[in-house]
Amino acid sequence: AAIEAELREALRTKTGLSVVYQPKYAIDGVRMLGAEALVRWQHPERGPISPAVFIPVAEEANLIADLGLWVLETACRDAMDWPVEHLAVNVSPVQLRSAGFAETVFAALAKVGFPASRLELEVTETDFADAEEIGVENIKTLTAAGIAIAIDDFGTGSSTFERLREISFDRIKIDRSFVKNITESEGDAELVRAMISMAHAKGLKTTAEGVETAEQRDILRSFGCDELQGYLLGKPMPPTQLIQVFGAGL
Ligand code: G
Ligand code: G
Ligand code: NA
Ligand code: MN
Repeated sequence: AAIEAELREALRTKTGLSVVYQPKYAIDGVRMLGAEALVRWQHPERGPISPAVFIPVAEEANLIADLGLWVLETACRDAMDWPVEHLAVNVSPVQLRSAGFAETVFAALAKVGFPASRLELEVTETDFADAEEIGVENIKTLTAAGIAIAIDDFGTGSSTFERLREISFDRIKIDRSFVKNITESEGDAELVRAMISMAHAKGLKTTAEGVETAEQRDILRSFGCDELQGYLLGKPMPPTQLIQVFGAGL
């Protein structure tokens, strides 16, 4: 398809691709703990194309390894001197399942000089439904080197507790569909409270995604959630803009 050829060309020439960063805050809503890297593609004619559209194309066309590596290196370079604990980078299940993925990450960190202890990789919960052996191996190798693993969109996937028991991870990111209903639905609020207490019992950190209102923030705070992310606190932004946010907070 045209979009596939155009994405390949964009990757080859590194034009039209960029990385934006969404801040992640401590529960006080004041201290920035980290930032999540999100890739963007500005198509020459069609304008911005969502990663929800082009990431699947990249996965199908065998371009995801190159694209993912470019995002990782760009993000590590950008975040090198940021006064935050961690940089979060999304990883496709296709990357995670490929042999040698962990070593590719180590090589990128070494190339840029970014410490493994400050990197967090976000993997979507659906990935674990059919986690093949190699995905588990990569996760073990990555965590052994001090890289943190976060389970993205937690609560929406089809992973079983048994599957979750097979891998070691550090954080759950509670999907924004739960956060959205937290003020209206007592059932959803109870689910979120249960997710947080279960995570804490397992020694895991919790991030709430898609926090848009002060009411949602206050409930999450009362539940002891560790980290907040969402439009209330900050939208995804270019690195130049994120640096101004630090400036204001320092
Ligand atoms: O940023 P936005 O809401 O448009 O992202 C849409 C989807 O694309 C989200 O599920 C997000 O996790 C995913 N996404 C954004 N950037 C990346 C990336 O660099 N790699 C991968 N694998 N997914 C990404
Ligand atoms: O699947 P993932 O959680 O990685 O998706 C991240 C995307 O979610 C970001 O690209 C961003 O555009 C979107 N997002 C982040 N915060 C909010 C929010 O508060 N509300 C909504 N509706 N979307 C958000
Ligand atoms: Na994510
Ligand atoms: Mn998410």
